[in-house]
Amino acid sequence: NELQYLQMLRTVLEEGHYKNDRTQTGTYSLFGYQLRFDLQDSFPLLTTKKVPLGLIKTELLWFLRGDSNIRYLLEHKNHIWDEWAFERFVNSSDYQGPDMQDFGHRHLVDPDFNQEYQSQKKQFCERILADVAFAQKYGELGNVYGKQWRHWRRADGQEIDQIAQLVQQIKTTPDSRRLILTAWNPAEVAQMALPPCHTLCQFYVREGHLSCQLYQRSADMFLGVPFNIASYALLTHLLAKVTGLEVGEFVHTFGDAHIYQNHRTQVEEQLSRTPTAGPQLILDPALTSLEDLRPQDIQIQDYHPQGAIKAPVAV
Ligand code: THF
Repeated sequence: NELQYLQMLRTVLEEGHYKNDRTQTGTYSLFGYQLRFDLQDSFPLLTTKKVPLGLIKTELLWFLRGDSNIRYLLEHKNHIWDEWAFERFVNSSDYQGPDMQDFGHRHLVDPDFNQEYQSQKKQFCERILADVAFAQKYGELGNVYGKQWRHWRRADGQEIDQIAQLVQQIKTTPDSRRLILTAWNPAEVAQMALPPCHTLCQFYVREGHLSCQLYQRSADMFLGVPFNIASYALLTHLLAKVTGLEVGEFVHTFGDAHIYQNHRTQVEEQLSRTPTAGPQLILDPALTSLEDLRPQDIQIQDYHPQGAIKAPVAV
């Protein structure tokens, strides 16, 4: 439940070791931790800050479509993956605008640069939406989650649809200890915009209840983790629905759990708040397959969060 998440935030802040990272932001970091959420109880969307479920839905539907191009996200006004596509564009020879080297760091410290950066990124997103050829070239993040989940390439050129196999296995061999969904493909990690943070998850069926455990190798505790908890809880609900099961538990296991140094005051603000009862998830009763899923098939009831807390995302 939410108190466990807040306790973990406090522990990482108080006991985390200061550690530099790829993005040069600086983090407080701990290695190895576990949270458990009873999905029967309520849907694990945090109440101590507003977490935008709309963005979580469209991101998960994007993965489930097998899509790895940000165009679908932009069509749904979801901008959480923009920076990673933009980075590829500005590092290409097709980019002719002002120098964007190291934008992840510079936009935080230089207001003039930030204005230019926001304007270039906006133009980039508009062009992805307007120009199909451009989108094909620069909207693509490489073989990230969607591709690995639905189109894992075998050495012989065939593809594996892990989601279809998983649904089949949960239905036919629910006691299996091999109900695995993996995004970590060692042969392709180098070509990805960002190697998968949610490396692997395992499903487990007992007495008609479906549980899920995620191994997350790298966890941005303040910005990413509230999304990640809700996203895998939603995936568990969807898989349970199409396999005729009830939901069980979501177990969240962490590798490098970190709080970015520039999220510190936001974390302290959140820790000063008291959680309230969580919401309920309502799936369209007619839902029988993951193939024709629409955002409006997924609704949330009785969600009464406290205000959003803004923080910069490290790129
Ligand atoms: N990189 C980093 N540094 N942190 C991450 O959490 C992260 N992700 C994905 C890929 N790389 C990452 C992207 N997921 C937000 C949330 C999730 C993201 C990226 C960004 C974010 O900014 N959330 C805001 C709201 C944004 C909005 O309203 O548009 C928030 O306040 O929650 C780990 O999955």
